[in-house]
Amino acid sequence: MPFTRGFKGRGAAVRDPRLPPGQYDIGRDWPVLSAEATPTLSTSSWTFAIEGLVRQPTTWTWDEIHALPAATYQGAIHCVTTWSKFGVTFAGVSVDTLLAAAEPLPSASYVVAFSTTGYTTNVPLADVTDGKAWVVWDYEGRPLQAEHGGPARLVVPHLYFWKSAKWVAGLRLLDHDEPGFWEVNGYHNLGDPWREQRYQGD
Ligand SMILES: Nc1nc2c(c(=O)[nH]1)N[C@H]1C(S)=C(S)[C@@H](COP(=O)(O)O)O[C@H]1N2
Ligand SMILES: [Mo]
Repeated sequence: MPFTRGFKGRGAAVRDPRLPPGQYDIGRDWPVLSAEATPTLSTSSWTFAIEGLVRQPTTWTWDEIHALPAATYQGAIHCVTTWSKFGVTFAGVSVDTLLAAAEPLPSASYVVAFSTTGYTTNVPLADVTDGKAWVVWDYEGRPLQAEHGGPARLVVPHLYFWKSAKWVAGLRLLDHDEPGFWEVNGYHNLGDPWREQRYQGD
């Protein structure tokens, strides 16, 4: 049931409780925000790799990743530029499924997600495990559009959307934190929208 705007007490507007601080509901729009030109990637040569501190470095082809158990994320996404979008549905595979195959070593505590374009973004390993992150290729029942990261992107919806690397090619597991593209350019290292961690020092 959609949240209804209303008033509480003497005219204090009730804020949608799903909106993190400083965010607004963009509705049906979905802006494209890319640092790079949209690459043209063929699913016939597409691969996704988990490498670094894992017992079984693993690479999946397009067909192989589709053969894994399907998983869906339905909920909100929050961009650091202050828009949030509710009720989005992405389908793909849970990062948990991929990590289970690759078997992280006990020393693995950080992740760098990397894209075919060279884009990178860092997250603690704990922020992509236990149902918190997905590699997705389907948006609202259709193939993910190239400008939104298709054939496949990472989705880490509990963090600002810059952590959701478009055209994702893999995850590298590390024993130390390694800030990515936006993080070295002043964005917050973690990016929790509920703590409004937009920029370094927030
Ligand atoms: N490869 C890549 N992934 C990226 C980005 C980018 O520039 N390049 N931008 C990030 C940012 S800042 C946001 S808000 C979202 C935007 O995704 P969208 O264009 O599908 O809205 O992608 C994130 N992932
Ligand atoms: Mo963003």
